[in-house]
Amino acid sequence: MAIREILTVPNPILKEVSKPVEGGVTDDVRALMDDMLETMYDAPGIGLAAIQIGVPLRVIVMDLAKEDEEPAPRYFVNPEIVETVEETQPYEEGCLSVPDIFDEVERSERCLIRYLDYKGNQVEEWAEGLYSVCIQHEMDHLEGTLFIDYLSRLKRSRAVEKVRKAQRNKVRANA
Ligand code: K1U
Ligand code: ZN
Repeated sequence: MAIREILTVPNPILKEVSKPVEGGVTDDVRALMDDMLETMYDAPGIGLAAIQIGVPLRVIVMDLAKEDEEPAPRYFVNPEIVETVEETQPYEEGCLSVPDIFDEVERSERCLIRYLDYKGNQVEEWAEGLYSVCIQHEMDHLEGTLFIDYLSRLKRSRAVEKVRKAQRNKVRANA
């Protein structure tokens, strides 16, 4: 397992549409998910899409367990949102690819999702609460959409500039 670099805005790779995994959940796909989970825990975060480490495949990992709970990793290969409800909920979102920026996004309260799990079994289940928020956020990554794309143009450009500046300072400090 390895901790990979998480790409940040404005890296154009984050705007790519990810491709489906062909040939089922192989050991190579599982190795990718293991690296993603380790990277996500290290960040730390509650979700991660493969494109955030530069791999344009439709793969997501997530762990919504609280600090005092046992880890509960979830793995999603070729996930699809089958159905959403009309009711929406606002949530103050963050993103490891837009570090230290948080803002409110309105998303469907519940969604029915279908995906292959770590073992390659097909799962279909309703996601609600934070699970619903997080899976919709991660599914957006697979389409090259970031949560800041739902904000005003001004807020978005300020966010990108803030991240760019922080990255520049980090590079200078490590030089
Ligand atoms: O996709 C990502 O970049 C991960 C992102 C997931 C997410 C968070 C909030 C709403 C929707 C999706 C994060 O994990 S940001 C970091 C974060 O939320 C967090 C970090 C440590 C402890 C608890 C939460
Ligand atoms: Zn994100």
